[in-house]
Amino acid sequence: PKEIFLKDYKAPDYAFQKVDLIFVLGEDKTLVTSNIRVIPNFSDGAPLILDGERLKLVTLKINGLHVSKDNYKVSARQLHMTSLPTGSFDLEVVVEIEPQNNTFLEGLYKSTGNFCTQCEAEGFRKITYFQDRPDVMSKFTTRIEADKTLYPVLLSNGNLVDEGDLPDGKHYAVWEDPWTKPCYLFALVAGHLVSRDDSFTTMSGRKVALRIWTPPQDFSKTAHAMKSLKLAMKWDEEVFGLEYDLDLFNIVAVPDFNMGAMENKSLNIFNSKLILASPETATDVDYAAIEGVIGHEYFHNWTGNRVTCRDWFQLSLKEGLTVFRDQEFSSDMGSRAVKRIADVVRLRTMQYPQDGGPMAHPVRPHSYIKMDNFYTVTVYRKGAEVVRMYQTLLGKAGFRKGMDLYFQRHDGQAVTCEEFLAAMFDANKVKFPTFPLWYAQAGTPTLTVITSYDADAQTFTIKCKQVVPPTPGQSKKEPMLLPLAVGLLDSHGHDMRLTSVKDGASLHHLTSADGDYTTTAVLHVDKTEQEFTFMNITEKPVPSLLRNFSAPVRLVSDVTNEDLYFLLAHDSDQFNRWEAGQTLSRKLMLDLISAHQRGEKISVDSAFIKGIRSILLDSSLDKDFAARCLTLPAEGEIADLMDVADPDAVHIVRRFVVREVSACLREDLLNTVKLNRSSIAYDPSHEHRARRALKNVALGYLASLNEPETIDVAVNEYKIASNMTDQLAALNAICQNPGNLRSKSLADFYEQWKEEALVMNKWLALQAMSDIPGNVENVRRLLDHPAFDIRNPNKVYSLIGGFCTSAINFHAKDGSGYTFLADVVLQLDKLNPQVASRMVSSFSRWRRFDEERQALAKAQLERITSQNGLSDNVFEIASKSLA
Ligand code: B3K
Ligand code: ZN
Repeated sequence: PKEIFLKDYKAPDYAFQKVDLIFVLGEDKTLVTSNIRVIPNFSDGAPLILDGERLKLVTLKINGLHVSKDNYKVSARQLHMTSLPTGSFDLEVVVEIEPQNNTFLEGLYKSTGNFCTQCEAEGFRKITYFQDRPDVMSKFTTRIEADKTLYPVLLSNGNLVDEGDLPDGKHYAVWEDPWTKPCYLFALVAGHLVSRDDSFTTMSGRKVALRIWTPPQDFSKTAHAMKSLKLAMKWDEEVFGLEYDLDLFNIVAVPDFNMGAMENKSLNIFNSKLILASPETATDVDYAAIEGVIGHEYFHNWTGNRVTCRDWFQLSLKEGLTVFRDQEFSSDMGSRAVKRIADVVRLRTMQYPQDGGPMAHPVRPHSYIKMDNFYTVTVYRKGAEVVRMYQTLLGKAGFRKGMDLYFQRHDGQAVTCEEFLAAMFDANKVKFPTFPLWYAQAGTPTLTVITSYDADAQTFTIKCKQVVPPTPGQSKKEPMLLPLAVGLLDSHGHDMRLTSVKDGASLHHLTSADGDYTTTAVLHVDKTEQEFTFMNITEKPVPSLLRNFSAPVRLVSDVTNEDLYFLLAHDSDQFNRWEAGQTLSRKLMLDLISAHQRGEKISVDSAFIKGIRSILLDSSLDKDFAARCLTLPAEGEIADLMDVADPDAVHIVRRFVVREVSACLREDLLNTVKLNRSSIAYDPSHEHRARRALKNVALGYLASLNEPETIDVAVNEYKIASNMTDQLAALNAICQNPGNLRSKSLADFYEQWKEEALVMNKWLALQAMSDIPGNVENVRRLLDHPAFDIRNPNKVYSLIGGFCTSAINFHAKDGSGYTFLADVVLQLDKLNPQVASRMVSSFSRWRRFDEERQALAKAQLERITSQNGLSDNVFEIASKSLA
């Protein structure tokens, strides 16, 4: 396989001014005709090289005449044309494809009988020959012909300009998209679908028709998605001044989809699980995810579609920015602190391991074999943190100025990350020379902070040291700008006024945006070692460091446990309140793990239990926030902090802490369940979601005790549950403990929900993720269960992906988990390389474990890479993991 490098970028030789597509959709074959107005970008008569895979070329014409066989060559991946006319010309290409046999789910394929497309990143080349790259932007028209009974609804991008009947029970529709776009934003849908219709009036008074399409039986489950869409449209106008630019916005939900959703111009296509919701079948987490992803895809209309990427290395230009935008949207719709906590947890548990492993890559990668492998947590989520840092450095108003300038300069263009950075800095007349390194250097920086108070001088000094660790291909790293947000608490737990800070020789006066004093200072840490001194600090403060997680770093500090309990109780920065609790939990668990490994008896100290209890009983707290504070760091996060990951020890210790907390706080937890039980009717408001979250965390603790009384509570909650949030949480609580009750409850749930595919995915995932001993065999058996289907990505993510999150079973000492995953990856690779490649990624951290496990995992990785006919997708991940 060929590796592609950012440094080799070359502008395309030809522009495609206009593209007219005709699709004749059929059961055995589909005919695709494209008419392209081709304009040379340079005058050197370069060959025209079109990408194309799995296509059967039928005819090829230039200016209406068949192209002679001597003047073109077709290979497995390209159509290579020479002896072209000078100047512009019309190219006509006709190809035949078989969407009904497309199990890769990219290009044009069928899902439950309907036609749909997925083109990003390089799927359009599976539809027709094209310069399949984002810097080729064209105006598209699309004519679709299909059987009218089977496919009554025909959709593509833009506006419907014509439709009508054809002979033999067929009909047609013609769509015209007035906006130029790269082919990865092309979309087509044909099928038996119904729509929920609504409308939105934009800030300039234009009425936009909104339609969400689903199979008829799902119509009742699209109300929440529609509500979310309208909220997102309004939010983008209010916060960024961005208005929708067409009179129609379509969303289609399909059950078979490789990722979450796709932002095709005016025709978003979504994985059903991110559209369909009813209280009975979807959890509060699902509701929030739907709102967030509807927002995300809608926001792409400006950040991604109107301004797109020059090449795929720039992916974070649109994804990091759009994730940041959807995070802010969700924060404004719900609780800002809780959203920030959830996002940081995801970053820590998913991105940090990637950044510390063999697949570590910068937010803007330098090379790739398969672009699909780079739709990563690094590009998306670390990318969003980079965007957030601009806002932390420039302030909200400064960030908005930068966004305005970005659109003013680049609307309609395909650009790079430099151009975004330049707009941000130019609009604010600043230069931060080490900030661009965030795009180029991989690895999570470690920021070590040592503090000291000088009572005589009334100064408080913060000494910083940053280390960016080496990563594959990057042994040496430069220090980069880390915005470090700091607050200082006085002995009452109040924020001190921060008036000035010395950075080396220069003194900075600190004021808030409105010119008043500030209580949070953003220090610019941009050297390997650096010292900041706060002046006029009248008593020894407790520092609150990295407020709101102002930079994606690993913070190591000399803050004591006593200080952490103080911060947990008092910090005005809600994120850091939670973080203080997490830091305490991490320290506690790591200490207990060492003790356990030394064979000592372990115990949880009473200060920790007291801290947890004070959160549980603090009625002034947002209950969702309290629920987060009561949730201990996941096993994976703890294992990630060890020199050699020991999944068994981590599991034993975490479980021990959970049981100790439960035993000590039994009555308080029982009360929490009682007091926060849902009223009979489901209420989606924040207040009620928060009550459910707190109740269900308490329920999980209680069930861990595996005592008749606490189990009865969980069984009762299961029985009276009026919604999926409560029902699933109760089932989860019960299923912690192996035995008859567990099997009976799982069977009961199955009987109730077997007709609901999305609920069945939860049932699969719950079993797959289970910590019960020897679960590999259960999961293997589930492969043959009617609720599973290896061709449906959601089911694979639930069962196989779910299994890999259970450290003790996936990393079972006998290697059975590794063999299982390799078996599945090899089977899956033939059907759907993108999904197979996501699954094989679970192997990538194999070097973190003990030698026996390393040997077992390595053997399976080698078994995979030695397979004939392996996809480039899986090859890239597996071989880089072994390197
Ligand atoms: N842009 C798409 C992702 C496409 C993934 C292709 N393998 C969804 C999103 O991030 O909005
Ligand atoms: Zn996106």
